[in-house]
Amino acid sequence: MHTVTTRPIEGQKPGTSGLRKKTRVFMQPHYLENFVQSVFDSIGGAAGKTFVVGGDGRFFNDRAAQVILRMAAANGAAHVIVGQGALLSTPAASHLIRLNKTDGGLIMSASHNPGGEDEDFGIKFNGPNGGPAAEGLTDRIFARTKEIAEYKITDAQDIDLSRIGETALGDMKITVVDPVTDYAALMETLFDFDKIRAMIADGFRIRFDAMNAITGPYAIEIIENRLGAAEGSVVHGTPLPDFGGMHPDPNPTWAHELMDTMNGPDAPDFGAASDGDGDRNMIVGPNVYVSPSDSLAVLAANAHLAKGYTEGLAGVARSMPTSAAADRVAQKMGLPCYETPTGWKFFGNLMDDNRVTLCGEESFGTGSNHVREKDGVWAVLMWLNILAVRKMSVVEIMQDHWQTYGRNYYSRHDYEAIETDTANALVTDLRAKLPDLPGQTIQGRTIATADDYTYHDPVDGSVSEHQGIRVIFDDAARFVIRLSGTGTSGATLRLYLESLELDPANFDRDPQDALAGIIGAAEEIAGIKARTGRDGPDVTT
Ligand code: VG1
Ligand code: CO
Repeated sequence: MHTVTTRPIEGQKPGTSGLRKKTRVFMQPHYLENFVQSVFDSIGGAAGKTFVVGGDGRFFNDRAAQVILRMAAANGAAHVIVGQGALLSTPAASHLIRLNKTDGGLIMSASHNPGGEDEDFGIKFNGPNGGPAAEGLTDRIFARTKEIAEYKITDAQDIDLSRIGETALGDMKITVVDPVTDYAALMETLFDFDKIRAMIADGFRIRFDAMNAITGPYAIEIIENRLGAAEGSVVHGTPLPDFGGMHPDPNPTWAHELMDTMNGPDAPDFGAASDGDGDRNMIVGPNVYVSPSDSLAVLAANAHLAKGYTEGLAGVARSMPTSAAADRVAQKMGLPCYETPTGWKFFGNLMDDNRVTLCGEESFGTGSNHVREKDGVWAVLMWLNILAVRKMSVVEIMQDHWQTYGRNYYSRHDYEAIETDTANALVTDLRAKLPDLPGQTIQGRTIATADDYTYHDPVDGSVSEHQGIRVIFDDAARFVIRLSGTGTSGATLRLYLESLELDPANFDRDPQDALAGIIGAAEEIAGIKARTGRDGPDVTT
């Protein structure tokens, strides 16, 4: 073991979900080491502790894992549980942290960002509850990166992570586990595999696009091997260091191959995709795309049909920019409903305190208290379970849902890689306008409230400010603007749009048309196109 002298490196501030940078930034001398040591220092040291380590298999995953193991050993950790090949999906890592009652875990991933030597890498720390470090801890980690003077690392050859079993590094025990086994077992406790298997045996066809990222092995084992879907139902099922050039972000833009299949002549009954680290999901039926906000609402309304949720839900939570479709379900079912800032770390307290069972975000994230991360494969299985019980198609489920609860038209417009100064100025100017907005009528709609969202955590009382600017109209339509906290170049501005439709005659509109008025109002107030010089968003979901 030796102690290496280092100096603080600028910019190691964790964002919405961990520290994400260009891979080459992470590969600079001391960069990864400084951050990992800062994590250990911020949790009272690693001595005697047990951690889970794994990642989504992107470029540098294997090297980073070896560094983390050597640093854990040098810092006195007792035991590390690591996925074979240093692979673990984010939800599987969360499960292993909980299952083995460990002190937390280090997850190597930049999630939905592209991978490769010239693309993105990331790392985040999850605590003993299996969830992403809360803001208090990420603030401490960042503060530590600004004063770090040394880190500890062991001199050793690489540990062979290709074989399942026990090994050691000095006094530290290392257990290499199959990344899928424990996770698949957990899924069997939550869902009626028999019913799904019967539906598939009856001819129900599935296409799961793993986008050459981490969910491939999970989906092949669960959907093909255990549920009996035809071989080849899982496509792009081998995790590759550069995701085969795919951008593993499961939305209609980046999962266009899946969209083409689902909108084509021989579409299967059900389509789904997941992201780089396996915590996101997109659900599609033949010629129908389920908006993630609607998906959360459908799951909330139907979860009791799956065996792990027969007792009903304690409550539901959604991130602020996510549509209020889930709120409408909660209201009808008499369930508590919570609104949190963007990022899964805010759901942890609510789940730990047993206030909510299901959580979701508009960004293709849904999950439950079975782990403390959003979970792509879980969402797919929940959908399959609901379809198997209700014996309806995806489009029938959606239509039935809107008939019952009304339809919250929803869309997100992303303006990517805009100049940071332009983005910041836009937000600052908009913030300054907020006090004058209520009462004004814009494009025929009157503004009811306008604010910069502040979250008060009901469990620990912590306060998170500046979590997104929201302008709400008196007919419940609204738009939200915030800057992304996961990008690695320039700024990404997200415009979230929503309007409520209660007239069944209007449930089949194209969301962009239904939202045209609110899109126009947002432009009039915030001037995104005018100020960025862009014609329109780069990605529309
Ligand atoms: C985005 C999403 C957010 C999600 C986060 C991490 O954050 O909007 O809802 O929790 O990514 O997801 P931002 O700050 O870029 O809007 V993942 O699958 O990238 O860990
Ligand atoms: Co992800």
